[in-house]
This record gives sequence, C-alpha cells and structure tokens, in this order.
Amino acid sequence: MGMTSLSELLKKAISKFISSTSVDENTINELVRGLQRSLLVGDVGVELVQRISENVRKRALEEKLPPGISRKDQIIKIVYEELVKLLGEEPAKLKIPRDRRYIIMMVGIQGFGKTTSIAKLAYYLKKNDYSVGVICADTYRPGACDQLEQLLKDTKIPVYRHDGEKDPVTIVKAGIEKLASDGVKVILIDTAGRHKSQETLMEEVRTLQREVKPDEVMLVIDAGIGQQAGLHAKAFHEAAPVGSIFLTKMDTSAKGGGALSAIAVTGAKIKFIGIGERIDEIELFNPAGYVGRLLGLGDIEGLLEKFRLAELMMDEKRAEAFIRGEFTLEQFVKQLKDLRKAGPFSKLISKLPLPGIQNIPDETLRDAEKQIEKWDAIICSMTHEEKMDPHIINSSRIRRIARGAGVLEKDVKNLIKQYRLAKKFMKTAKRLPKKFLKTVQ
Ligand SMILES: Nc1nc2c(ncn2[C@@H]2O[C@H](COP(=O)(O)OP(=O)(O)OP(=O)(O)O)[C@@H](O)[C@H]2O)c(=O)[nH]1
Ligand SMILES: [Mg+2]
Repeated sequence: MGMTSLSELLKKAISKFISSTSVDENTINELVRGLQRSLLVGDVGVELVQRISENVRKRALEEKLPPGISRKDQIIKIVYEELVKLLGEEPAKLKIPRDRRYIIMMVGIQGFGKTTSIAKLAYYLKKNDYSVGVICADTYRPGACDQLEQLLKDTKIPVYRHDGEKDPVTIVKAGIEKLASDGVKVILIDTAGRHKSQETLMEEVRTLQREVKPDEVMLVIDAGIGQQAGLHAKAFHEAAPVGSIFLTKMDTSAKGGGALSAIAVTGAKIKFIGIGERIDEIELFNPAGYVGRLLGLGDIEGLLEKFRLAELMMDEKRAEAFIRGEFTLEQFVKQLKDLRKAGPFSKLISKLPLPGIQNIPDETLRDAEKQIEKWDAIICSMTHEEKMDPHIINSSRIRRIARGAGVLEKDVKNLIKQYRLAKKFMKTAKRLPKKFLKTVQ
C-alpha cells in the first residue's frame, strides 16, 4: 500500500459516492464498505471500524433531511462527524500545570522531527508564560545537542547538555536537578531516534521511562508515513505509555492517515501539529480541520454553515407555515430570534435555505436585527389572544404593553407594523415550488 493509502481510499470512496446518480440503501452500503476498507488499511482496530461504520450507516438511513440540504451533503457530513469524533472532537487543550514540575519526554523514530518539535513546544510554552527548559538526551546522533541549541538560540530557553556522558538516564537526572534548581517548571526531554537497532532504541526508551517517570510521554509522528505509524506507535507505547501525539510535517504531507492509526493503537490524542521548519510553526491540533483534509473536502466549513442554517428551519411545521405567510406574531419573533443566533441577517439572507425569506423587506430585517430583544419583551407582555391576532390590540393596550415591556409605544407599533409587512410579503411572494415543501415535510 502507498504512503497515503488511507486518505486516498477515503477520498475514492467519497468521490464515488458523490458521483453516484441517486442515493439509496445500496449507495450508502457501498460508501460504508469503502469507509471500512480505508480504516482497516490505516490499521484502525476492527472494533472501532465496526463502530464508526455502523454509526454512519444508521445515521445515514435514519436522520431527517433538513430543508434545502441534499441527501449526499447530509451523508458526507455524517462521515465527517464520525471521523472527527474518533480524533477527539474538540480542539486539543494544552493541559500542562503551571504550579508544579512537569516533565515531558519526546519519543519517536529518527527524522520524524523530535528535536525540531521540542524546540517548537518549548517556544510555544514560553510564549504562554511557562518557565521551560530542555534536556538533550540524544547521545547517538552527532550534533543533536548543537541542533537543539541552534533552534533555541534566540529564545533564552535553557538547554541542558552533558558532552562526553553516554548514558541518557544519567544526563536526564542531572538535567532535571539543574533545571529545577534554576526554577524551571516544565522540562522537555529530547531522546534519540537513531540507534543500533530498533530493539536497543526501545530498550533505551523503556529504561528512561522506568528511571525518569515523566509526567507525559509525547510520541512524535511524521504525518506522511501512513499506516506504518500504527506499528511505530505500538512499539513505543509498549516501552513507555504514550500520553499525547505531536504530528509533524503537516505542511508537506497533510494527507497522511498515520494519525488515525497511531491514535487507534495508543488511545492517545494528537495535541500538536508541526506546520513548517521554523520554531513558531506549531499549532494545537484541531480534529475538524484534519478530517476535512483527510477526506479531501475543500469547503467543509461552507457545508457545515449550510447545515447550521438549515437546522434552524428543522421544525417542519414552523418552516412550512412561515413560507406560506401563516405565522403568528409570536412565531414571527421566535423565527427571527433563532435566525439572529446564526449571524447578522445581512450576511444570512442570501444563504438561507428558506425560499421566500428574501422577500421580507430590508427595513423589517434591519429593525429586527436591532430590536429583537425589545420585540421579545413586547411579546412577553401580550396576552395569548393578542399574540395570536395583533389586530385586537387597541391604543390603550399598546400603552400598557409598552409599559409592561419597558419600551416605548412606538416600539410596539413598529413591531406590529413589521409583522404585517412580513406576512404580506411572504404571502404575495412567488408561490413556492412543491418540491421544496416536500423536503421540509
Ligand atoms: N516541513 C516541515 N519540516 C519539519 C517539521 N518538523 C520537522 N521538520 C524537519 O524534519 C527534519 C528532521 O527533524 P528532526 O527534528 O531533526 O528529527 P528528529 O526526530 O529529532 O530526528 P533524530 O534526532 O535523528 O531522531 C528536519 O529537517 C526538520 O526541519 C515540520 O513540521 N514541517
Ligand atoms: Mg533529534
């Protein structure tokens, strides 16, 4: 299998699904099979694959279609969401205490970017007001400590090195003592990636783990290595339980599926990604962006926004009544209030999956935008009958409602006027295609 087979297989399954002429149980099953194949190739455990694909299948067959959204978009979003869930949903958090000593040991195969990532992490922590220092415990690679010092030369971050000493445990113990006595709280340890053999490398990691007992073992993985990442992760995880993952070279090989495998094998989550060679090219990991790239979905944000808007219209009866201009004053205000949550009306209007709303006069929307809180209070001061039919509101009631809501009489009058206008415009709007109404039923 090629280096990026997981991502390539996933993209193939998705694009096949997108190009199918119709969406039915067969196409959904085929997509799920493609998803399973890709994940298995990526060394994601069978059980997890089963769970993800079952979730996708079930949701794809059962979930209601929001108005204005195609079945295909909906299913792609489901695949996307299930993969994001696997990676940890929320963007990663730093979770490094400030009030006590905290030791992070970086491990990983040679050339994956340990030394570079240590420098990045140290720099990142320093910028976030941690007192940080690093220990060079790589006694194999010639120039390893020089490289670390070079990377950190402008940062004033202390680098502990002990030239001539060959035992990494001795170096680390002395380094911790020295840095701690200088008041350093977070200590990062750079370990060797190159060794006589894989066995001696793992033996060294195991010994360091036993003797140093770091608070966190961070596994460094090159984003480009694909499914092999699972094997590396397994070997390191057995030597020193991996607590977090630093995924490097996302700038050059953003398509690698290795991360999924490493996560599946270790149960650890990705904390950071490297996005270049410079020490400031580090970011906390955001699962959503990663999966978007993995699936080759360019505009995932656009797709998600479409959903957010459509979901506002999920209440079918309300949506349908609104489109027909059959809404009470209360429903009118509630609808506008819900919309307001999604963003400024001026930005929303053209994108709303609700034909007809564009017919509401600008003035009404502008007023609603500014006054929605007031409008809400006004509604609360009305009787049930008045909310259902504002025609019955006379001038003395207007006065009382205004007082009850803490607004001016003209605000009450304006709301009633805007409501009437909106109703009129919705009713006279071009009759909606039956097809749309079907999608909301
Ligand atoms: N483009 C890019 N290059 C990176 C990134 N991280 C590391 N590199 C490069 O990868 C190469 C290897 O990085 P090192 O930090 O030396 O790797 P290492 O894991 O310490 O290697 P050993 O010390 O041999 O075990 C260097 O040329 C780095 O500049 C990254 O996020 N993006
Ligand atoms: Mg190194």
